[in-house]
Amino acid sequence: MTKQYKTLGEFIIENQDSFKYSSGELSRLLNGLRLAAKVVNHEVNKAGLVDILGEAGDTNIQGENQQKLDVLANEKFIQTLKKREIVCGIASEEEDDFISINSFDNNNQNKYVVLIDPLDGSSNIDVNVSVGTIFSIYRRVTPVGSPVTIDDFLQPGTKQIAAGYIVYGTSTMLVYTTGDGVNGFTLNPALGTFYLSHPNMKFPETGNIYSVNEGNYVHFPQGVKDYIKYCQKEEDDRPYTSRYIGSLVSDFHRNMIKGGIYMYPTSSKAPDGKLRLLYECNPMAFIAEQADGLASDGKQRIMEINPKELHQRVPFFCGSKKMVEKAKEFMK
Ligand code: P6P
Repeated sequence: MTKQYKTLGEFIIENQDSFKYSSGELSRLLNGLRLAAKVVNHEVNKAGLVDILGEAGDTNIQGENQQKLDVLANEKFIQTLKKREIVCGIASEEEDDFISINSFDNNNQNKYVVLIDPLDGSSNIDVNVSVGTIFSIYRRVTPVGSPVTIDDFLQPGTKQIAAGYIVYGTSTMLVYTTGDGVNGFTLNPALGTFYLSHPNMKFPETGNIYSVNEGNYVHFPQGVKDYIKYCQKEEDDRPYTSRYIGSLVSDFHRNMIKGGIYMYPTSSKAPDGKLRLLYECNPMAFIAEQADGLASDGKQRIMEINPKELHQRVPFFCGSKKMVEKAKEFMK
């Protein structure tokens, strides 16, 4: 008798009552993300077969060449969320400005905004390495019924009501939190159903994996250089193992399961770091903290940063509690 795992749909329904905001809207929103994840997963998995590889010939606000799959994933998530009459606004890495959604059916009563990186790690697409989607959900702060403003998006991470990621890896997983722990669901592609495979995920308090692009070493601040040398030193539980996939979602996911730290520091090449606060660092920080890990910009808690603009970048140190604390000691 195979063990009967709970599906994501069942899990959402079972937990919606325990969620203080829920009027079923959050459940519908999470179900919308679940559907879009399956559609994007299907496209990602057949990417090598269909002529959607390579660049869409366009660049996004980050000045990065947009891959066709970036564009497709962005469109799928936006369409799905728009169609479901659940959110009043969306911000995306692939959109210069936020999108205001006026839902006439329910007279604009939608109260959630979603910020999304539709396909993170996109430089890995053409070389068949894991990529991911990251999402962050807030309640709007401007009056329900009026068009959203930038204020609805520039909220500190502590105001998130849900956050999650989908990792399109050797298997496809959806991992999310609504502030009551972190749960991971694995897609059974034959059935198109996500099953609860990783209940109550937690970062090990410490670990022996450090993830950073050491090609930037010479450009890092001295404290970061000192911490990297600490990781490599033959002493106590070290040297640690260096693992860097070039895809935040995959590095984060592995480190949460095995224990480790992910770092994208400032450097002389990227004075504010590379990762974006609103739709990469804040959602991953919410998940990290809910899994007893930490997420810092090197000085302060990521989720306490007051955002100034939509595509703001911040330095990012995230993972096992004791490893992030040790890294911060070196950066003092
Ligand atoms: P680099 C992908 O573009 C991304 O945003 C993260 O997923 C990844 O960890 C990082 O950038 C890789 O950046 O500069 O090391 O190639």
